[in-house]
Amino acid sequence: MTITRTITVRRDVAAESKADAGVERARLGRRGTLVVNLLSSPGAGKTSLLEATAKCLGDERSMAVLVGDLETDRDAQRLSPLVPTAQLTTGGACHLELPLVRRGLQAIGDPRVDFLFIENVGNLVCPASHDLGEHLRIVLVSTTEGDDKPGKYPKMFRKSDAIVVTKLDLLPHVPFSVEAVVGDARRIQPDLDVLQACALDGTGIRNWCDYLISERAKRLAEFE
Ligand SMILES: Nc1nc2c(ncn2[C@@H]2O[C@H](COP(=O)(O)OP(=O)(O)OP(=O)(O)O)[C@@H](O)[C@H]2O)c(=O)[nH]1
Ligand SMILES: [Mg+2]
Repeated sequence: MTITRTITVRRDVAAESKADAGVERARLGRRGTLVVNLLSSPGAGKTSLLEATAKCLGDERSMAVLVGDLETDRDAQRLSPLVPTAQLTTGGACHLELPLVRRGLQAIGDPRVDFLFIENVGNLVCPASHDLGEHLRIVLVSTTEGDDKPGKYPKMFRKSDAIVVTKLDLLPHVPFSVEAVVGDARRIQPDLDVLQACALDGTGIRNWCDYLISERAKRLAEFE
């Protein structure tokens, strides 16, 4: 005879994940690693910005990258000649979650670096809902994707600390207003910092790196 019992488990999974992310944030913060979660729609220029960042920060600061994609290790192949990199392949999932990030970190030996960048899966929707233990959340908006995106994907912008307008070199060729995109984004999150960059010719990259260095000093102070 088969006896079936139903057990009701009441767990707030979201609260548990948030607490878990807080533990990781504190652990990495105490050792001096600023965790930066980079988000954007597909192809906005996350990997290109990281390539330019690695070249710009060079010997000045240490960094490692965890790069998320549904399939392939193409982004890791681009970045690994420059910095320690692990590709996180989600196998179809549209965003990264903390357990996969932790596995990636272990895969590169959990290095003591100044900056740990997490390139999220290209998507302006689901990644906004997942805390990866980051100290700084950056959303990229490229000049080729239209200046109307913040209002259409508000959660992504509400939960970010800064936007980086990318592909500045294409500004003369596309109908895109930096002023309009910043206005739209700041209606959602008035405290958003704004940076502009072109990863191909290096415009704005030094300023972006200085921003990272100053945010690291500011945001890690609470963990000292
Ligand atoms: N013109 C121009 N093209 C750029 C710039 N940055 C990146 N690109 C190009 O945009 C395309 C996508 O860049 P990636 O850096 O791969 O974008 P991504 O956000 O990492 O893409 P996913 O990881 O697939 O979401 C590539 O062909 C880059 O060469 C830029 O500043 N100017
Ligand atoms: Mg990429």
